[in-house]
Amino acid sequence: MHKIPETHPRYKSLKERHKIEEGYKKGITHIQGLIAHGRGEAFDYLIKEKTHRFAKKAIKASAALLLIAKRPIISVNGNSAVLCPNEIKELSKELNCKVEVNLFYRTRERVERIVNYLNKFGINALGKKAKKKIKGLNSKRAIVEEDGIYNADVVLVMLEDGDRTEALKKMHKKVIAIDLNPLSRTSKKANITIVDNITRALPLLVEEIKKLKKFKKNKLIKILKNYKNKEILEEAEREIRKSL
Ligand code: PTJ
Repeated sequence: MHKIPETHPRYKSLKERHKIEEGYKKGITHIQGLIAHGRGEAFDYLIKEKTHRFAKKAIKASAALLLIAKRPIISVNGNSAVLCPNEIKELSKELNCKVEVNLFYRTRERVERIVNYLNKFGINALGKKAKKKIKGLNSKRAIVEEDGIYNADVVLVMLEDGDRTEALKKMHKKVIAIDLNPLSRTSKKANITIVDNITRALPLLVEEIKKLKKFKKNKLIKILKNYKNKEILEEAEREIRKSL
């Protein structure tokens, strides 16, 4: 990997770019994933590359929902696999939940490569045996495992397209999205949207889950009842306008 001096003012951002580049060379990240990453970078710049109050509130609600869930699952694509494998491992360990590789640009080879890559980080991901289909979704993201996304009650998605979020909700699942763009269809359709970079949001989500684990169920339900996603997205949008 290209060596970036740690003193570089944009060290973290450049490091993430290089991870995506390496991921592409390994056949894990799709070439379109490079464009998606650039889009994310632009939004991250507009929120000053920090985790705001609106994201922290969404992280807290997400932790509560994931702890209440009976069959939560983490959906992983080519970008999230290379950016956050350790965090995905931590999260699945804390929740004792499944991880499934689910791709927009799905090929059998790519799913296999990503499953094997995650395996090196101690993640036993589903995805290779996907045969079920999410109703009303025409992209390859519809192909899921029966014991995975198909039967899950809460799905955590990262770098998503709005169609699947809508289709999952029609199947009466709750969707948590991490998306730097508060204006995206995914952000608007999800039950909870964390407007933050996945590289900052996932470690915070793990910490919040550790904290909320000690809470009784009725306290978790109260957190969820008080949460309003529309207001969170408006807060995020205001923050972006402020920086323009
Ligand atoms: O499933 P794959 O691996 O075959 O690839 C699918 C991609 C990522 C190519 C596909 O989902 C895609 O084209 O995504 P979009 O439509 O570009 O949407 C990506 C969204 O994620 C955008 O709203 C970005 O702002 C956001 N995003 C990008 N990077 C990050 C991010 N959000 C949070 N953290 C990031 N690091």
